[in-house]
Amino acid sequence: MEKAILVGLSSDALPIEERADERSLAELAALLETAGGVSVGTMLQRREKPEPGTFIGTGKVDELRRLLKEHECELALFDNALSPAQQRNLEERLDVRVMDRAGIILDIFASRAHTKEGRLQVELAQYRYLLPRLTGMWTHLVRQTASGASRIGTRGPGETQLETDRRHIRSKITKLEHELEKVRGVRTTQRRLREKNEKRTVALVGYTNAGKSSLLNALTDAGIQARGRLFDTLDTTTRRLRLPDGSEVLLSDTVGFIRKLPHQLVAAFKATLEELAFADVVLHVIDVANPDWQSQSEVCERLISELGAGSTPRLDVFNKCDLEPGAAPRGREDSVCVSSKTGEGLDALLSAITEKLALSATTVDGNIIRSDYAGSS
Ligand SMILES: Nc1nc2c(ncn2[C@@H]2O[C@H](COP(=O)(O)OP(=O)(O)OP(=O)(O)O)[C@@H](O)[C@H]2O)c(=O)[nH]1
Ligand SMILES: [Mg+2]
Repeated sequence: MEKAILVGLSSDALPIEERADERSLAELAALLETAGGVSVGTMLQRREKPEPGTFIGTGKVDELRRLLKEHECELALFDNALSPAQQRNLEERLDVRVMDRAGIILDIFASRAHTKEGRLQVELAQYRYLLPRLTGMWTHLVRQTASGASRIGTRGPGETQLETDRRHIRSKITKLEHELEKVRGVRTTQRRLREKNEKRTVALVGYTNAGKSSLLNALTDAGIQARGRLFDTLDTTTRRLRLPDGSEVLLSDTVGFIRKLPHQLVAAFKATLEELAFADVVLHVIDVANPDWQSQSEVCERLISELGAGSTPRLDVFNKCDLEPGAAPRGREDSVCVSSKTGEGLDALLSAITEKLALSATTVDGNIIRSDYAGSS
């Protein structure tokens, strides 16, 4: 197991969701464990603003260096996003590999992607993440002198190599984008077919590990493995679900959310997450057994809006009620308490879904307006 020290910075100069604290560091430790590493120490710095060159203060860099040596670590894992230059400077000074949260999430996604589309999406996100970092790998060699000329010994092959590598990665990105388009073409066709059959869709969303896959299993015998690992599900699974009024809908499970989800991943997974934007009802699954469920659900709310489902009819599903019976707010509108494990509350959930669907059907009064096929039939 690869040993690492976790590092976080809390600073008023950073946007709230970018700041590190004990909770986000605990989550980072879980991410590291998921990626196959182990945390042997943490360091949380509070500072007015990040140090431009090294992100944390120079004194902290020295302290971190000593700590890494002492524990014989090969990795310093930062909870915050580092710029390519900061990452490089830190690697030079610490003499170990430096990663940030986005880097480790990408790594986990890469090990989890199984379908063609999933793999292409992760690869695309990885190359987009790598491109500016690649530039950084050479710039410390080709730094210019005061007069603006290149340093002796850095002209020529270094820069040429960099250009070649960059070009290589850019063409790789273009190729992946094309391949993805092809795979997605199939998916759009499938959705059109589905709509021809007039099946309505319900999408499960929520923080990673909230129990989305377990809920899909409990409702439809989908037989998806729920292993309790972070980002266990990366691909969309859709199953038929029969509602109490006898109608049938499609229920789909997809990739979970997390704080500071790398923007390259959100962009690359947009198509997978598109299911969400086209859903008739969104089920937001919340793990009430997690003491942090409130802020987790805020993170999800933001992403739901960002992904274009902010105004879709929604139900908050407080899951894992068997573990924390008192934790979920009872009697709140548009919410249901369930346990995917014991089956408690599932009937109430099905009724609530039926009601929501009936409501949205009467609102549009027979003229079902859904943006993706309006005008195309
Ligand atoms: N006690 C209890 N455990 C649950 C319940 N629902 C899910 N779990 C457990 O929670 C863990 C995560 O469940 P998943 O269904 O994999 O969660 P997910 O939201 O699909 O997670 P990702 O795919 O990683 O985003 C598993 O270990 C489940 O067994 C529940 O109602 N009660
Ligand atoms: Mg899952």
